[in-house]
Amino acid sequence: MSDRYESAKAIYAEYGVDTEAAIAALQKIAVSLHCWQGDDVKGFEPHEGGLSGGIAATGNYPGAATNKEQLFEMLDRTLAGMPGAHKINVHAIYITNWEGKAPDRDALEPAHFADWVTYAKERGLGLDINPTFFSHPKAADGMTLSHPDKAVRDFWIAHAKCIRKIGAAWGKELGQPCVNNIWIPDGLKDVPGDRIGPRARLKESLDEILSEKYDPAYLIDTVESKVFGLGLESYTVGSHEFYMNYAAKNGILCLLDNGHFHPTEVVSDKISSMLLFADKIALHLTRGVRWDSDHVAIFDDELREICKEIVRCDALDRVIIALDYFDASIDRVTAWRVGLRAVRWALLNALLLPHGKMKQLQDANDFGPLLDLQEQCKLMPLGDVWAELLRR
Ligand code: RNT
Ligand code: ZN
Repeated sequence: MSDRYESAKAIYAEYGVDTEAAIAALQKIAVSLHCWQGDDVKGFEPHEGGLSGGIAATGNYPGAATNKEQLFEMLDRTLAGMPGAHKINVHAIYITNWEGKAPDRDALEPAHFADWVTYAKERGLGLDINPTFFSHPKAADGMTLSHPDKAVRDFWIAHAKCIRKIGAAWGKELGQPCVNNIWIPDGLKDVPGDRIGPRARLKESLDEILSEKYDPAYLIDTVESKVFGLGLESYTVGSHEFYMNYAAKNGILCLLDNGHFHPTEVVSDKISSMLLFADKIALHLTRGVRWDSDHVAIFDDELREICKEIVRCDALDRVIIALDYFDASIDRVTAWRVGLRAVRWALLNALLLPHGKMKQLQDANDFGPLLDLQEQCKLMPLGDVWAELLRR
């Protein structure tokens, strides 16, 4: 134990905070690392055409992974020495195993992702999964599960079903639930002529996808809302209201991406409300700069506030944490590591706050002392506790 840690421990103890308990709690929290930061969301499908769906990875810094071997090696460097439990979040376009002609997305099987399971098993990692509803000719006009053409909808329904089956197989194989997150790009550039039609079709498609039942010990389904996408500025079929209601009614989880709300609307304020009505929720942690720009997550006010809410709602086992950003302007491993570390710092910070004292001050209308205490907490020796964690 270093002198600095000894001193930090004593300082926190003065506020009634136990640093040992915080360190132990942090180690148990799982964070899912998004595989798509390593190659700017390109994936391994041998298809032409770039990233679509109204999202964009900007920048041309060298070093993006161009194949699975490179991506695996970069993931290893990212996770090296990083405290805590980890999962890898895999998108369907990161298919690793096939012979001859690559299968289309409606024909994917667990065997097509065998290398991911091997990778995860060898390292004791969990896996999460995502159907990919973008970067494909059948998503070219910006509609997938809500497309007016039934044949197009059916293709994407079949894709989502394949992915759920693969996710459930991973959950079973790795002995921990696999989170299957459904995000679709569906929307319109300009003022819609019909808002309810696409939403009704999306609802029907989701019902069909979820009609196959899997053991929740292996598969957890989440749905992710959004406000707008590039070229899809006027209307998003899968809005927050749509998915919040869909999830509540169908016993699946709502996923909140903190880049997917209006700029002054914060996810940190939504967590407590969601948790009063849902057993669990899921998060995509990112950093939107002026828009849903998917900058690398950093130790900023909102990330700290989100983590504070998870801890003070006593919801560490009810909030599923994943990262979601893509920056092609810097080294990809640095991008991954900085974001992952920021989440760990924010969680550790949250675990080290005197929540009981703050609640007590609020309930007693002692708002001056509450403000004062919150400010003092910002200069607490968090870095010394982190250094001790790394040392151990
Ligand atoms: C897009 C969503 C979605 C994607 C990934 C690649 O705005 O945030 O989660 O980032 O599926
Ligand atoms: Zn997201």
